[in-house]
Amino acid sequence: VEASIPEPQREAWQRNQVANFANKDGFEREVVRHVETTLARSMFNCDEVAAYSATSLAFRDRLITDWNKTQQRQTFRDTKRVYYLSLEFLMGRALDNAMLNVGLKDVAKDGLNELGFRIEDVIKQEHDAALGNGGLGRLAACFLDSLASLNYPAWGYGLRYRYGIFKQEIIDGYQVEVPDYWLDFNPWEFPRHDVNVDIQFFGHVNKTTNADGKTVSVWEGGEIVQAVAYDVPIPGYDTPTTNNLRLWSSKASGGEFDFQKFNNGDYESSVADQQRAETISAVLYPNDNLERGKELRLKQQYFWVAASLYDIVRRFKKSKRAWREFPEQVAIQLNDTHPTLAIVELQRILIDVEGLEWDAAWDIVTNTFGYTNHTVLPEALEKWPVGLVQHLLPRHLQIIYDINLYFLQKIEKAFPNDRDMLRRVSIIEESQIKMVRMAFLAIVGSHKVNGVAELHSDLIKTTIFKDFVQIYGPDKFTNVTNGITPRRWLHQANPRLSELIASKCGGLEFLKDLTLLNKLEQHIGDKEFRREWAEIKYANKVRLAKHIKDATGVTVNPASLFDIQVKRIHEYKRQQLNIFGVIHRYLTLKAMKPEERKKQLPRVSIFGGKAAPGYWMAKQIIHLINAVGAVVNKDEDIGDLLKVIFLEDYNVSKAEIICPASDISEHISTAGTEASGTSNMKFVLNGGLIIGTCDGANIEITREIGENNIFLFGNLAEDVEDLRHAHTYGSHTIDSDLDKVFDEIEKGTFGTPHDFGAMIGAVRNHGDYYLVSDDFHSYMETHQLVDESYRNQDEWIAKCITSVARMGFFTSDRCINEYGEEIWNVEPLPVERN
Ligand code: GPU
Repeated sequence: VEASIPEPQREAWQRNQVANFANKDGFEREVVRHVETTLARSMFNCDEVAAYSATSLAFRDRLITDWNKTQQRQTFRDTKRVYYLSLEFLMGRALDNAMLNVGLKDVAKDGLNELGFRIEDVIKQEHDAALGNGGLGRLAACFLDSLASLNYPAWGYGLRYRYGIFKQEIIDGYQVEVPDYWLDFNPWEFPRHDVNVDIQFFGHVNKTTNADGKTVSVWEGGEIVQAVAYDVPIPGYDTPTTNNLRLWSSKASGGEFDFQKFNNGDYESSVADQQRAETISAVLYPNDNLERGKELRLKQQYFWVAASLYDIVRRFKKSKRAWREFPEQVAIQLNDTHPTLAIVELQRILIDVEGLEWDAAWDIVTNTFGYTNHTVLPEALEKWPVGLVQHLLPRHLQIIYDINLYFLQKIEKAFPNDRDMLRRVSIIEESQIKMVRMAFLAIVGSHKVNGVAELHSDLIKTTIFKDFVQIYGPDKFTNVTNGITPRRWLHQANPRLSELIASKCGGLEFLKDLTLLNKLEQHIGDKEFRREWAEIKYANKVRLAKHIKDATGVTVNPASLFDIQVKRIHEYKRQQLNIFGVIHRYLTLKAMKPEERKKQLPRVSIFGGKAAPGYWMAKQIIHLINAVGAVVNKDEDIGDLLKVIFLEDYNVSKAEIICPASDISEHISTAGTEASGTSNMKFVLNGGLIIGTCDGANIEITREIGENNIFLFGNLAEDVEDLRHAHTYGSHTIDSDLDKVFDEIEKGTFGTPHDFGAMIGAVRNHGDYYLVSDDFHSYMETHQLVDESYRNQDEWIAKCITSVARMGFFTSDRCINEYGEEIWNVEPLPVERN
C-alpha cells in the first residue's frame, strides 16, 4: 500500500496517518470538532440537525480513510473489477447503516447521549437518498452493500439527480407530487471537480483516411456537456472494504458561463446554456416498469454511460495491458437495458479512438458485458426511434446498424430460408417509425443474460427472447434469483429481532452467512423464545401504529392483524384486487348481526406506494383506497374490526418501519408479471407471513420455507394466456362477490361513483387483462384461511419462526457470489481488519 509514496517521505506520512476514532471519547471529540469548525456552530447552538450533520461527518471521515485504503489496495493488486451500471440507486439513509456496518453504533449512541441527544432522533434527521423508483433501484443498493461486505473490487456508476423520486402527498384522497430536493446538505458525497469528462451530443460523422490509408469515422460538431464525478463511499459490513459509488452530475462545459457569449453581452443565453446542460442530471424519471421514449431520458442514458466508460477505460489504460486483456480486468453489468448504449460506446472507443479492428473490438465488448432483464411487460421494454438516435448520436447509430448487419448475416447462415426470423430478431424494428430494440442490442452485445427469479428467467427464454435461445443456445441465458441485504433489512430495521436471533444462532455471524438462520428451527419448541418473538412483533406493530397515528390521525389497535401491501402502484401488482377484497370484507361485516361481528378478527389493511405521475389508473386506485378508508374508518358498527390506511410517501426509511410490523403482507401480482419482487423477502425475513400468487420469487420462497407457511392463491402463469383469450373472445362472467363490490361502489357508498368507473370498467368491460375477477374468489377464500390461522397464535408464531429459519437463500450476498462466479468471473479481495 505504501508503494506509491517515495521512500524518503514515507516515514513522515506513516507517522501522521489519520487515526480513526474507536471509542466514545474519540467519537465525541470528532463530533464537537465538526460542530465547531466544519459547521461553524457552537455547542450552545447545536440542534438535532447539527448533531446529525456532525455525526455523519465523523463517520464519513472514518469511511473515507477505509475508502482510500481500499482503492489503493485494489489498484496495487490490479485484480479484475466489477462495474455495476444502474440509472437507479435507491440507497435510503446512510448514517444508521454506516454506524452498524463499521460496528460503532453503540459508541455513537453513548457519545450522542452524553452530548445531549438520542441517537434515534439524530438518525431521523437524514433525508433519504431516493435516486430510484422501486425494486430495481433498491436491488442495486442491496448489491452495493453485498459487494462491499464480501470484499469484491466493485464500483457502482449512476446519475446524481438533483431531484430524486418525488415526494408523495395525499390531499383529499388524491396523490399530489412534490419535488424532492435532497442535496441541500449531503455529507455522504465527495465532489471530485478534478474528475470530469466532456460528453458530446448531436453533430455529424465524417469519413477520412488516416496515415495508414485506412478509412476512419470522425464524430464532429454538436455540443459538449461536462460530467463531474461525485463519489459516495459504500462501507461493507464488518470489513474495512469501502467501495465507491460514482454518480455523474452534468454542467456546462467550459465552466460557469460561455465567456464568449458573456463578453458579447449575451448574458441570458449563456445562463440558458448552463441551465440546459444542468437539466441532464436534474431529475429522475418517475416511471416504474414503463418506458416513455423522451429525448432527455436518452440524453441521460448516453451522458452517464459515456462518462462511466471513459472512466473505466482510463483506469484500465493505466495498467498498460493489451486491449485483449480488457475483459479479464473489467466486468460491466447492465442493470436492465437503460445502460445498453455502453455496448455501442465501448465499440466506438475501441474502433474509432483506439484503432482496433471491428472483430477484435467486438470480441472484447461481448466478453465484457452482462445484461440483467427485470421485466417481461411489453410497455417496459425500451425502444428508441431511429431518427432520435440518429439526431443525438449519429456515430452510434452507424455502429448499431453495423452490429445488426453482422448479427443478421450470421442468422441468415445459421437459419437459411427463415426470413421471418430475421425480421423478428433484428435490432431494428421495421415499423412505421423504425425503432432500436434495446433489449435485443443488450443480448447481442453481452456474454450472459439473466432474469431475476426462476419463473422469470424461464419466461424470458420461452417468450420475449425465445429466438435468441435458438440462436445462441441455452447457456447464454441464466437465472440469478434476487436477494436483499440482511444488514439493512433485518439488523438495522429490526434490531430487537436481530438480537434475539443472534442469541440463538451463535451471535451476529448470521448477518454474513444467512444460512445460519436455520439454527432457529431447533428452538421453535422453546416457549420463552416464542413469547419473546411475539413480543418483538407486537412492539414493532406498536411502533407502526404510532407512525400511522402521526401520519393519518387514525388510531389502529396493534392487537389487530396487520395486513400490508407496500410497493409501486401498478395494475399488474393488483392493489385494486386488494381494495376490492377490503370492500368485500366491509360488506360482509356490515351484514352481520352484532353478536356475530364480535367474533370476527380485527384487521388493519395498510397500503403504501407511489403512482407514476402520468399513470392515471394507478392514481384512481390510490383514490379508491383513500375513499374506502374515509368511510370504513369512521363507521361505528365496524370500529376496530377493520381499518383502512394509506401511508403517504412510501420510501426506504418508511419501509424500515413497515416491514418489521406485518402479520401478513400481499404479493398478489397477476401470475407471470412480477419478475421477482423483493419486498416479499423483506417481510418474511422480519417474521411476517405472506399471501401471494405463484409469481416471481414467491415460488422460490415457497420452495424454501414450505407450502404450509405461505398463503398461495390464484391462477398460474401457464393459464393466463388462455384466460385472457377467453375474456376477449368468449363470454366473460364476473365473479358474483366482486360484482356486489362493484354495485356498492356504484351506489356511491365511497363517494362519487363516476371516479371509479374506469377501474370497474377495466374488469367488467375491457377484458380484465390482469385477471382480477378470475382470482377474486380464490383470494377471498385464502384470506379466510389467514384469519383462521391467525387465531391460533402459537401455531402462527411457529410458522413465522420456521419461515425466517429457512430464508437464508434470499440474502443478496448469495446473489453477488452467483454473479461473481457465473457471470463476472471475479473473486473477492479479502482484507484483515487493522
Ligand atoms: N423493476 Br423493468 C422495477 O422496479 N422497475 C422497473 O422499471 C423494472 C423492474 C423490478 C421488478 O418489477 C421486480 O419484480 C424485481 O424484483 C425488481 O425489479 C428487481 O429485479
